[in-house]
Amino acid sequence: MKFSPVLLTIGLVLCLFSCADTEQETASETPSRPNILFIMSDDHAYQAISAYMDHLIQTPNIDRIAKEGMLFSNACVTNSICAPSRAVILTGKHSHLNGKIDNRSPFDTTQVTFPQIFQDAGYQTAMYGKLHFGNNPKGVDDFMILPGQGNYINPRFITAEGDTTIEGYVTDIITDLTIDWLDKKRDPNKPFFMAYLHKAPHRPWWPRPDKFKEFTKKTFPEPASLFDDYSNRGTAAKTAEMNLLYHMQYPHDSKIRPETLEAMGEVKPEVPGFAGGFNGPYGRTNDAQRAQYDPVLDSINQFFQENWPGMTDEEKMKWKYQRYMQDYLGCISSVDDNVGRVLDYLEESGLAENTIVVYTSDQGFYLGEHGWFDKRFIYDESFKTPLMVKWPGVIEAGSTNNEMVQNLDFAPTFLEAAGIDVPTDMQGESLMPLLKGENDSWDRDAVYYHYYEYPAVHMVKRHYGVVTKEYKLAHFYYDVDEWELYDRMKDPQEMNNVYDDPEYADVVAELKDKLAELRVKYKDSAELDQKFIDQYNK
Ligand code: SGN
Ligand code: CA
Repeated sequence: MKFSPVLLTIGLVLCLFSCADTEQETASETPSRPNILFIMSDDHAYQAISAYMDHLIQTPNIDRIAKEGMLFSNACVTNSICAPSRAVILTGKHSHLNGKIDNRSPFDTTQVTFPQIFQDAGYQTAMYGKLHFGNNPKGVDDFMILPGQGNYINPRFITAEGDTTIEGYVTDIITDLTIDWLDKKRDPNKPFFMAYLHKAPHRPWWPRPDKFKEFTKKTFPEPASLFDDYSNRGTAAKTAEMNLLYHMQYPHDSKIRPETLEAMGEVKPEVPGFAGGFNGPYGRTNDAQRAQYDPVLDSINQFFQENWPGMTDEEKMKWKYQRYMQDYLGCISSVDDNVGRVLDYLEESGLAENTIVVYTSDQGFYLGEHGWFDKRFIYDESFKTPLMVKWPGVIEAGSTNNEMVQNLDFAPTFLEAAGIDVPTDMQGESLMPLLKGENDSWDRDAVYYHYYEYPAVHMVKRHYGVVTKEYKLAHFYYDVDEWELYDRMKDPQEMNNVYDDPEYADVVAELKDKLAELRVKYKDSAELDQKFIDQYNK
């Protein structure tokens, strides 16, 4: 039998195609290592993410991550304050081991942080936005970070080549830098780890002018515990200085101009609530920005001047709460828009398919619950933090996980996801089983918490504690020696300390054992508590 040259050619072409197909299949069976986009905002409360709760704001873009991936309903931090949280994330170790116990103490830069391990494993790494400590992050090929807390308006950035100031609004700028890196500086031959770190919605909550205008027209529902009197709680809740009425500053936080106060005869920095601070962010505006902020500021100030003198304390509290929410949520609206821009970029560039996207905050935040702003406490709104992760093909879209996970677990998770060995001295657990829906292999029943920064701004006393899904036991120490127990099922708002209730005697005994066990497991101790007090008071 003879084959015509035409048939032979067709046969050869078909064979070539099928050979190519086989190669492609092999490649897709062993997918290349995933990229990781780690998005973290500063002080973003889960109460202000509509994937969790939608009574305050809609965040459709952040919610996309949950819709296409997994929402963690019980994610928490180990120490609810900014720089320590970041140090825990970077090292995979509790504060007492990584040494960055509070915002003041130095971070020991000789420690291994996980981006260094990614870099050594052949990942391209980058960091844009707020880090809060150090000016030369280790393990990142490219970075532009805000010095310290950074500024909302026309922010300055630290870069490897020196400082630079960029005109505009910080949330937009950090996003522009991130997208520009992905688009122009990314090496297509390497997987990447990118940390995209927002300053917003950190105090003093300066929204972009258009959001400022939009959000000052809105009214928000008040939390049930706005007028909490802290009865049935310990000394720490009563002495904390983060109450909206007493400790939130009219100029710095509610945006009352010094000139308004002068006209009212209220310029008394020594009077609680009237310290300066307005001109910090406002003073950075250029003429065009000022012209956009001014009409909104004028109307706030006019209302204040006309109405504040006749207001009762209750009315002042309510007014301050609305002003707070308008600004805080206005900042979040920009974060949401910008997260949307980055997600769109990942889709359009084809990167989304092999990129793990994580959204979290460095801790939670009080949005008027217990009458508070700020964080620090082991109580839920501060202790819990948003966490959602999407990973196409691995995480089931629209899934929810209720296990108790911590920011301590991030580094081991990212390393395992990238197929890199997790250093044995990291204290977190990889969340990979949970991400794959294998909850049965997860056996954590309690987490450990320890807060140190006291005496300091907001005056939240030092405390450590243990939290299970059902209970929370905390020990406040240093200038008090008090225990608190909350029944999380019966009292989710944590209004009643039941530590002395005889009905809970067994629970207390059990949790004290658990706490002691965790202190040993994580290598924390009374000696270390004392060492950090001595170091702080030096
Ligand atoms: C600043 C804020 C505080 C805040 C700390 C720590 N005051 O000092 O309200 O608790 O940062 O925040 S402000 O006058 O600067 O607004 S953290 O997120 O960086 O830990
Ligand atoms: Ca923070």
